[in-house]
Amino acid sequence: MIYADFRSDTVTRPTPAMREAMAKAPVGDDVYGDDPTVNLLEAKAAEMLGKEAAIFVSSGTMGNLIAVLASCQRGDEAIMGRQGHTFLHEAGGVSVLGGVVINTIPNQPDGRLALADLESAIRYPDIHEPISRLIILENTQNACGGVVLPVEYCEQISAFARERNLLLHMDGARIFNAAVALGRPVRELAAMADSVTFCLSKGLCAPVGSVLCGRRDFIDKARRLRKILGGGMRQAGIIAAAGIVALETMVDRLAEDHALAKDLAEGLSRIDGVSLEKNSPQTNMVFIRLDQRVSVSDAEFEKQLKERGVLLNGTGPRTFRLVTHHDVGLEEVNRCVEAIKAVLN
Ligand code: TLP
Repeated sequence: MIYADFRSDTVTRPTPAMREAMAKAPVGDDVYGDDPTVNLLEAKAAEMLGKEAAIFVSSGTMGNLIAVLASCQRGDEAIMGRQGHTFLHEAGGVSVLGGVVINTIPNQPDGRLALADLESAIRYPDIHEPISRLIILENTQNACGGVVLPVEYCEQISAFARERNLLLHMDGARIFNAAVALGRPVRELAAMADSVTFCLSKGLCAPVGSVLCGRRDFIDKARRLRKILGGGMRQAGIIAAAGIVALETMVDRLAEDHALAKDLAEGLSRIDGVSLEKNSPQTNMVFIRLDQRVSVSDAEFEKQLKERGVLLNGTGPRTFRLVTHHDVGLEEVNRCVEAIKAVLN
């Protein structure tokens, strides 16, 4: 069975150019700092994001975890949106491993955190309370619809954080999608944050890896934390090579994924019983809701679609997420729309 796989952009496979670069990559032992390909990727990433330094890590989860551990002490608090990935889907790692408390406030429908909510979440010195240390923003904001936080808004949050002596981390797993959607260089979206994680293995199609960027002393600290977490990799240039190809060749084409998401959304919105959710699509994510009068259960809906070669992800009762990416095109979009029509009729 050939699948039209809309579960996530994480399902993308490396391109032929990536496989070739991987085969030919000069490598060394990266724990000694000797891998020229990892060093090149880190330098390139830091330069693109406008940061002093960068570190290659195994996943977005590890990048966010290290960023929080490098920013906070045990008993410190990170304030973030209730729909943020670090709160929802990273297994509570910052609390499990770092003793860091997460304080969540609502995300507005457009993904933002309201300044008034941030203000009231901040703690002032009191021995009964954790210590507010960090704000985490996510761009694009996945669970709010893959929505884009505007640069000016992020600058506002950054100024707010600085005035209160807080750090700002940006989970930019899909920051290149945000940059492409806004038509702004990625460094403008990263400039206001103290640290930024971005993923190579999502829409950019590399097989493995994310990058954490920040000030040099912060990245030095991150290097030690990565080692503690068992994330010191040896001849990692083999996978970093694909990351370099991703940065050089796969960024601009994200616009194609965004255009395809619009086609998909249009097709889906015409199906009786389906409505679009969450301001989507602004980038490569389409969220849909099944009307209450649709009799098929959520599990049965996914199962019957799978039987027709279409994969998507449930995100809650009656809601589903479909993500466009390099490995799907118009043919898969049409197949998906037809399959959903068939299952609902
Ligand atoms: N997100 C995955 C799932 O975990 C939900 C997906 O399919 O979207 N930050 C954000 C905003 C993410 O969306 C993800 C992955 C991560 C961090 C974690 O990245 P990985 O999977 O590399 O640890």
